[in-house]
Amino acid sequence: MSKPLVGIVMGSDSDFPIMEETSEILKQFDVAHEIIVTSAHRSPARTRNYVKKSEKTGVKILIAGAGAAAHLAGSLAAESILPIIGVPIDSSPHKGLDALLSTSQMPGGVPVATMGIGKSGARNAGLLAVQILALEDPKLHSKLVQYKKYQAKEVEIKSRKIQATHARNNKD
Ligand code: RP5
Repeated sequence: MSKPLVGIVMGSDSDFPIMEETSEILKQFDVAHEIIVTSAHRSPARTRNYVKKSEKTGVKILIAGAGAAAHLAGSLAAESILPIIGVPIDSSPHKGLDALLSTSQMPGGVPVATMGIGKSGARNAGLLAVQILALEDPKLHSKLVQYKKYQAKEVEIKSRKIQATHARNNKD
């Protein structure tokens, strides 16, 4: 197993169904990563220890998913100069808006690259990490080019299907 380049951190095991999307993207691009549950509020010492450890073991990017009063990404950013990507999770009665605001509204000087709420945000976090790593990795760069081409192709295929259905339903 190669050394993890990305650390996926989540505030609770209940965040995993969302953060699994990040892991799937990283797997798709063969980016070695690790996953850990630690909470900014419930286990602050564990969170701090993880950041310090990950810097030493060669992790280059941290992705934090948390819901509610989501301070996980911010607490990682407070302790590290690694790029931090935050994923707000819709686990509270406020449907993720609380997590979006707490993750994104960082004080000047402590950036967190905040994604959208939920699964698409988690996927984009994985992709953004791949894009950052691709700056120094030509193989990843060409995989990303292929990914974008495939994505565009999929839109065309979906459009053709919809157009065919529309034509069938509207012929007289
Ligand atoms: C947050 O509280 C976690 O990130 C999670 O989204 C939410 C609920 O956690 P559990 O009560 O399910 O552990 O800190």
